[in-house]
Amino acid sequence: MIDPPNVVILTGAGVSAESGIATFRGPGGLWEGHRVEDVCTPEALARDAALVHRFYDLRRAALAGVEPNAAHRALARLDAEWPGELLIVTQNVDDLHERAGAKRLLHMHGELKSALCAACGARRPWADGLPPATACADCGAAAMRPDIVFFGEMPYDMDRIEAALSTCDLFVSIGTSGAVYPAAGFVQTAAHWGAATLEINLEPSAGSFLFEESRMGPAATLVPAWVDALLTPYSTQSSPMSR
Ligand code: BJW
Repeated sequence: MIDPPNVVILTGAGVSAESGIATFRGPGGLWEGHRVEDVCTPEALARDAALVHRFYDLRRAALAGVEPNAAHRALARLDAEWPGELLIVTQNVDDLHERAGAKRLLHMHGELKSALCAACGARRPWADGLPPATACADCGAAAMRPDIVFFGEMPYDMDRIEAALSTCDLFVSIGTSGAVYPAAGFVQTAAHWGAATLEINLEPSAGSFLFEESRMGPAATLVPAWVDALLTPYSTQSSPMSR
C-alpha cells in the first residue's frame, strides 16, 4: 500500500439520516407508502410527470430545513486534510456533503438541486419548484426533469468512479444498504484491485460479508472517530518518526 493510501468513500442515505433525511428502505423509509415504480423510473415520469415532479419538489424544498451532521463534517475535514488521492462518491441526492465543505465529491445518482433536459442532456442548477414541461434554456424543448438517476438509467461519472476504484488502497462504504447496483458492487471491484475494505453502517448491509472489516453504529459517531484515526499519522503535530 502506498503512503498515503488512495481512498475512495461511498456514502448512502444513512450518512444523512441523523440530519433528518429519511432513508429509502425499511420502516419509516422514504419509500414506505410509495411503490418505487410509481416515482423512480423513466416510465413513471412518462406516465405521471406531475406526481414525480411534485415528489422531488417537496424533497428539494425540505433541504432548506436540514443541516450537515458530524459525519458530513468529518468527511469534509478528511477531504481537506488528506494528503493523498481521495474521492467521495455519494449516492445521495441531497447537498449535505458540499454544504459541509467536501470538494472531491461525485453525485452518482444525481442531485435534487439540479435539473436535466431530457431532450438535449443539459444540466442546470435548480433551487425552486420544477413544473413539468419547463423549457430548457439551452435547446428550448419543454423537457426539464429532476436530475435524478432513475432505475434503468446509467449513473453519473462511472468512468471516473471505476478508475478511482481500480487504483484505491482503501474503500470505505458508509450508510448504504447495498441494495442498489452498480454502487453495491464497488466493494468487489475495489477488493479485486487489492484495496482494503471497511463498512460503517447502523446494521450489517446486504453485502457486509464482502468487507474485510465492519463497524456497526451511527455514522455521526463512528465516522468522526474513523477520520480522526486515519488523519492522526498525517497531522502536522505528528513527527515522521511516530508514523
Ligand atoms: C445508517 C444510519 C445511521 C440508517 N448511520 N447508517 C438485478 C441485479 C443487479 C442489478 C439490477 C437488477 N435489476 C435491476 C438492476 C439495476 C438497478 C438495481 O440495482 N436494482 C436493484 C433494486 C436490484 N440499478 C439501476 O437501475 C442503476 N442503473 C444501472 O444499473 O444502469 C446500468 C449500468 C450498467 C453497468 C454499469 C453501470 C450501470 C440506477 C440506480 C439508480 C438508483 N436511484 C435511487 C433513487 C434516487 C432518487 C431518489 O432519491 O428518490 O437512488 S434508488 C435509491 O437507492 C437512491 C439511493 O441512492 C439508492 C441506495 O440507497 P441507500 O443509500 O443504500 O439507502 P437505503 O435506505 O437502502 O439504506 C440506508 C442504510 O443506512 C441502511 O443500511 C441503514 O441501516 C443505514 N443507516 N441510519 C449509519 N445513522
